[in-house]
Amino acid sequence: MTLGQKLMNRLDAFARQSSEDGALTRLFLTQAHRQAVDDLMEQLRGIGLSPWLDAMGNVQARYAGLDPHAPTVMIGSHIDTVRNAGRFDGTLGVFVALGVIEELAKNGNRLRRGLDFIAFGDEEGVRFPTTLGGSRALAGSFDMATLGLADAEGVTLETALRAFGCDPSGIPALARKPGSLHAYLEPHIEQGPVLEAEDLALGIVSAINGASRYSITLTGLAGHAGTVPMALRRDALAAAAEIISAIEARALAEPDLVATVGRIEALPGAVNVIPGEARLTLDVRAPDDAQRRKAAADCLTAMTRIAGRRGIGCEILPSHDADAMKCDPIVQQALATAILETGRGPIRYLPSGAGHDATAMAALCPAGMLFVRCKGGISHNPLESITLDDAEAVMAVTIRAVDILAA
Ligand code: HGY
Ligand code: MN
Ligand code: MN
Repeated sequence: MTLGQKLMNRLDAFARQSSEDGALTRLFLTQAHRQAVDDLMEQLRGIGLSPWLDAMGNVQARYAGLDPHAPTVMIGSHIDTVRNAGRFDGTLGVFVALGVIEELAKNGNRLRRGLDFIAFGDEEGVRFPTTLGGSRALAGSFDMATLGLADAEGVTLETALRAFGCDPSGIPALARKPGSLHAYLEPHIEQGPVLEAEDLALGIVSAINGASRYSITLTGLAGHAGTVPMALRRDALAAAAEIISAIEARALAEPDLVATVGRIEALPGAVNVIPGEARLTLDVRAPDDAQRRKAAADCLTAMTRIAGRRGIGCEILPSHDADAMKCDPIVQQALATAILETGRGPIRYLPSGAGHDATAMAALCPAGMLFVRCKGGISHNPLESITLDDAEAVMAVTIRAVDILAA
């Protein structure tokens, strides 16, 4: 069986680790995540590694190198997903990493540098109003105050970690010593249309856009849908509708800027009750940090102005803020050499509109990403897919790039 076929088979099988029948939803520290961790650790043992679950819910393993003192090369990605996800976002990089190490281990080959396998548990930040917890823990930038953040059911991150079998007091010790990692390499689907449009299987990520996220609560007055005249209403959902249109207009005003209200909840949610409360999220991204900050500020200003005019309370809680990150030139060069030496050229550099754990890891060590074309550029959607040929390509190039980085 080819390496690409093995990769595709593993991804198909792993997609069964979900909290929903017929859809892939694997949120951080849920039962589905636990099953995925157990499944993955079994597979890692199967290739001769001794994996462990760390205090932040990441799965780690090490394939020792010839030089025990040499800084290691880390490869992997995340295994948490969004709701009703595709089976390639994150998981592709995790199983490419497993496949690379399997190839070395089965022939007893050792590189000078050790290889650190990583499967981060919380890249998406869907369950808790925070994100990149796993990679921030390794990079030493995890904010212990986020342990008090709660999910929609009121379960705090700390409680969920303990229920998962993790001891949060061990999180600070996860931070890798500066200099202990030579490089971090994350294979990932592009989640966009560029590679497919140019008929390219692979791309080298040049930079990752910055992102700002907020949780917003609009408070009006619930009332009888039949008796309260329109002019006397404090309808939180109608305010949200005007706010969402203002956000969209602001983002449309500039190229490369994107703003998304991904989630909205109207309470109490009855057909004949004027919504007294609306909860929504805002995600603003751009390649340039000043551009993003200005756009986010403008969105928040518009929000408070609209809410004020309508007599609606407006509480805004920032939940994530990551500056744009330039990928490391050494890692980019290793990927470029690997692409050319495996005959997978031409080389294409491109920025990532999506956020990744590499953003957090870049604070610790040289970090880079290898993108794989995905059909229609579709992601965060069960229609997410890659071809077998492209699976072969990402395996071949990552094996070669790891050889170069771990030499
Ligand atoms: O939201 C993102 O960009 C990533 O998929 N977590
Ligand atoms: Mn991802
Ligand atoms: Mn994602």
